[in-house]
Amino acid sequence: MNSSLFDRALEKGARCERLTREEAFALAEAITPQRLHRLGEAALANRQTRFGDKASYVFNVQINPTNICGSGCTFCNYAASKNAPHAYVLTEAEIFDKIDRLSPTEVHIVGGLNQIWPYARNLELVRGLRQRFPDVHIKCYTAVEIEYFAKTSGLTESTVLDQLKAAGMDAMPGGGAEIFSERLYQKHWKNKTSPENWVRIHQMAHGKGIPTNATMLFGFGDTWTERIEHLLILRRAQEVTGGFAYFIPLPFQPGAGNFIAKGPTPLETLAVLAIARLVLDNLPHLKSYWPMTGLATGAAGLSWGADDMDGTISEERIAHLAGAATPVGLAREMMAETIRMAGFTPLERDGVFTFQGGAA
Ligand code: V47
Ligand code: SF4
Repeated sequence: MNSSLFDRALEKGARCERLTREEAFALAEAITPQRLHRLGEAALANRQTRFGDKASYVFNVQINPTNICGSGCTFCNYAASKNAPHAYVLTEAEIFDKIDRLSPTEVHIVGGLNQIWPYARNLELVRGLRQRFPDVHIKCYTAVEIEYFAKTSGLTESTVLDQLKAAGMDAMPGGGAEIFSERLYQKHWKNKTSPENWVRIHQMAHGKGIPTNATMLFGFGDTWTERIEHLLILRRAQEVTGGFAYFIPLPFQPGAGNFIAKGPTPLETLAVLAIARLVLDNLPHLKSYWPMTGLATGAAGLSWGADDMDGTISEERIAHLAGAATPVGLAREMMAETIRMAGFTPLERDGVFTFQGGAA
């Protein structure tokens, strides 16, 4: 164990300074009880310099138009084949009705890869949402969907992004990145977007003025080296195009009959958040995504580097079909109260992180 490298990484990280590649890898040696506390402390100092005692959330709704998908990612409990008992397809009327009823600040749209909701229908959905709800922040479609829309419509990815932006897309979510490892890509999601293409499509979006998020799925057989490499790849990509707004680590949800019995422990999840905060010095925001971490760990994540808890997420399905034990949606007041109880000042934000005040 290289103590001096680890110590230097903590000191620099706590001051929000850039870590070298070696220092970043040294942080993974933090996974001992004594070192974990020091790691958390450095990440807390970093996030306090950036955000003080503030922690944000957004009043949002997830729309998953259908879960029909033939991609076969091994970790996914959300996807269904067409005739499976848990397959469902929403209509435009149901989606519009839901947004009308809930009046969220942000709509987060993602679905499976299928021809029931093909590209043209999704494009019309975004147009329809924008017409009906001019002020709603529309964060829609992962790089995986953009690649699939292009392949199945005969258009280029660039045209698909242009058309979606013109229709009303404000930002892209960070899903589908999984973990940037060729080894795991071949094993777990080889039928969809590769790590290189995921980064390329996000950078293309940045070039068009579309901000995007980035995720990392962890705890499904990945190593600490692969996790740190993922963070370094993102840091490099951000240097070039600068359009990543939020980083969201996603702890694996084992679900019924999945190939690994247990997801990461709460402490492992907190360590991932802390290391992400210290390594990603050029990525503004870090989300503690409570539907997957659990609410208590999600709230604790605010002391381990995170500054945002995503949102109220009425009717989230991806984590819940994989067995997540968290409630399906959290009321606005409960979100604010959770943040307060974790020792932070809650701030309701819009989709692009402009604080709205008021909720504190
Ligand atoms: O792309 C699938 C992951 C992602 C499982 O951008 C799983 O603001 C854990 O990307 N266990 C979708 N994860 C969720 C997502 C997201 C969530 C919240 C906010 C944002 C944002 C993005 O969920 C998928 C995949 O990587 N996933 N199955 C599972 N069993
Ligand atoms: Fe389909 Fe996405 Fe699930 Fe993969 S993770 S099977 S692409 S819905």
